[in-house]
Amino acid sequence: MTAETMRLTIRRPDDWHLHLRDGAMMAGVLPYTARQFARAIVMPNLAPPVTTPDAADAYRQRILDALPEGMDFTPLMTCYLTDETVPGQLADGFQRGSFVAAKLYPAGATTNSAHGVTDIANIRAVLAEMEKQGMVLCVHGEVTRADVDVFDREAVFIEDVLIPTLADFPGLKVVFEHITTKDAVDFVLAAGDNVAATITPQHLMLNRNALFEGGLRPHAYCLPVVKREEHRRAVRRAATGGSPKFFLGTDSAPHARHAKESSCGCAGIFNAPFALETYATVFEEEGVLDRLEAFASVHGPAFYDLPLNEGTVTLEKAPAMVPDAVQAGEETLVPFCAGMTLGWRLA
Ligand code: OTD
Ligand code: ZN
Ligand code: ZN
Repeated sequence: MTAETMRLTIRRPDDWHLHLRDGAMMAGVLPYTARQFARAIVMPNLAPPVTTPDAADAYRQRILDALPEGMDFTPLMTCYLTDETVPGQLADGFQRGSFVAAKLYPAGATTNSAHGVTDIANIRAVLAEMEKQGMVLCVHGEVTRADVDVFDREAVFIEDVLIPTLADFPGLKVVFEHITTKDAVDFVLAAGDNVAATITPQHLMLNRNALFEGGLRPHAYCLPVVKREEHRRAVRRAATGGSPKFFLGTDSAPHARHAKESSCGCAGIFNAPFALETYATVFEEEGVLDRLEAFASVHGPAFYDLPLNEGTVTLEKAPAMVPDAVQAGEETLVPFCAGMTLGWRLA
């Protein structure tokens, strides 16, 4: 027996769904992502949201300005769709490289989604243009009607919005973001090659019991909310099953600790610090570490028609202790898996 550490070297991965925020918070959280990921799809739900090519260019520049010396990271910008989005301006932004994709937030579905789309019928011309351009639509797939149970919002969105929209725009490239249910897995698998999905660490690791374990757990709260165990299992099978339709998207969404630990705590899980370590843990538990690279580094660029990254990252089978809290500027953030020891660490 040798005590040699087991190592796993994979092509450098990308994060296909990330909230970087802005200002001091962005500068504080960005290095956690850049140390692992070569690129990330940067979500546009700032206040005010990123709705124009010029706003996206300016935001990209702020991110690059905040990147520490010597770190190599490319932000891929997205346009926040509203009822007022002008198809021609969106297409121009796509063609000049200001946007890689556009994001559909149903109004009221998640953090800073108040300016989102109030009815999919309002963006038909936008979707027609995106289909023509081959521009990816990233979708927060939940209905927001008060009469729909919060745990059913994703399943209802498939029936009420996704199926009719894809019937009308059958060539539209859609990424169903942060899927949480068996319904979503089945839908994506049955859809055409133009439909894919991202999967977060928390939806692979938590079921809804985590929200109430020994008391109310604000750091397990995100949207879409974590679901029943049968759904977690379906999402795990999807992520680890090898289908190119599923790829890595952390949905890392930092909020200051005081904003989470509040009488009305913010939705969002800050999983960037140990993202790759958490995914590696899941793939190892499922006995398919050999599939981690495709999920993390190949399926995403293939769907987005972007080149694969050239570099590599190496994970070691060694304990990685997740701290109880980290600092970002003035703010204290509680990372996903705080206080736990993960079995993999980035070399
Ligand atoms: N979910 N929080 C946030 C976004 C995501 O729906 C999402 O993508 C956020 O804070 O921006 C969250 O719980
Ligand atoms: Zn979302
Ligand atoms: Zn998100």
